[in-house]
Amino acid sequence: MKYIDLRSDTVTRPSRQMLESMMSSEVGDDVYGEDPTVNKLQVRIAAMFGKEAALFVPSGVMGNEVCIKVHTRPGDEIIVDEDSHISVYETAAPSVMSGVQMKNVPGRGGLITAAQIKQAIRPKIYYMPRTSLVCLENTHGRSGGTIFPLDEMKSIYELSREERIKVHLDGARVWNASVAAGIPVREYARYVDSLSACFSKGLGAPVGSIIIGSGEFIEEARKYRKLFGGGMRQVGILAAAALYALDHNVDRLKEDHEKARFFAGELSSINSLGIDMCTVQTNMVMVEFSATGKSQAEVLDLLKSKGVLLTPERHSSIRAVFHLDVSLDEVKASLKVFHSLFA
Ligand code: TLP
Repeated sequence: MKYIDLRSDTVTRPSRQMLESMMSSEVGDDVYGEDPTVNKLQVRIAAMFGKEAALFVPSGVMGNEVCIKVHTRPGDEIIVDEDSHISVYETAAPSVMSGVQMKNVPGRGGLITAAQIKQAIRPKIYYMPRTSLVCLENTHGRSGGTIFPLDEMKSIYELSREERIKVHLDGARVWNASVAAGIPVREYARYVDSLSACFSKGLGAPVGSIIIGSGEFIEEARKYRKLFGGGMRQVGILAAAALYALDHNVDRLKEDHEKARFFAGELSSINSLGIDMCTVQTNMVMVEFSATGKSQAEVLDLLKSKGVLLTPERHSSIRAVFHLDVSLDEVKASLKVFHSLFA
């Protein structure tokens, strides 16, 4: 059966044109810093985000974890939103790789405020952990792809300067935020010390993420990328996919956002399903199903039996993600399945 795969925007496959640009890319050994396509990508991204330097890494998790490693010392504490990818989906890597503990702050719709962060910063007493970093996420995955407001990022950044702590942004889907909010990515980058961004989500590249920061920061990051096993050799073939994605797949993200809004609007006519339209800001839709009386596994299995794949989210919700490998016709077909099962 050919499934309509709404599990994630990570499931996209490289297009023929993307593969062609990968095949014709010039490559070299990137551990020696000699891959011209990787170097081109890094220079282009640094300029796009208004920072000094950038570093290509294999995955979003590695991007976040290398940044946390550079910003902290073992025994430190980092402030995260309790529903952040870093806290929930990175296998406790900050504790394992950096020896830090996470202070989980309850966010609302992915937003943690400067006021909450101020409360969470530890007093500077020798027997307390040192707060060294706050991590934000934009868009926020577990809240359904919500956009982190720029003015709150600015307030958090100002607080961080007073408190002498660093700010990292998990910007796995920062281009979705940028396209939906009409805010250039460099504006988001202004209020953080480092960020990670992914080419392998909505941009449709098969592999690859990037971390961005000052020149000094990226030099340190290069050391830890190697230590974490992320030094790659003729990796220009993947950087070429990322360059292709930047040229062709950024503006079109708005099509994914339109598909998500259309899907959510149509689904909200089904009484047994709950959709919070306020959270449908980019390419994701969270569907609350408790009124169906079915378990999460039952709901997902039923949908799968009719050819539609979604992912489990919190206890009574499932997630649909819209991306460049799902057409409007497939969105309509998936809506028919939802109607046949739950209306
Ligand atoms: N997110 C995946 C799952 O891990 C949940 C998805 O399908 O959404 N930051 C954010 C905000 C992410 O959503 C993800 C992946 C990552 C980091 C990690 O990226 P990868 O998978 O490349 O390590």
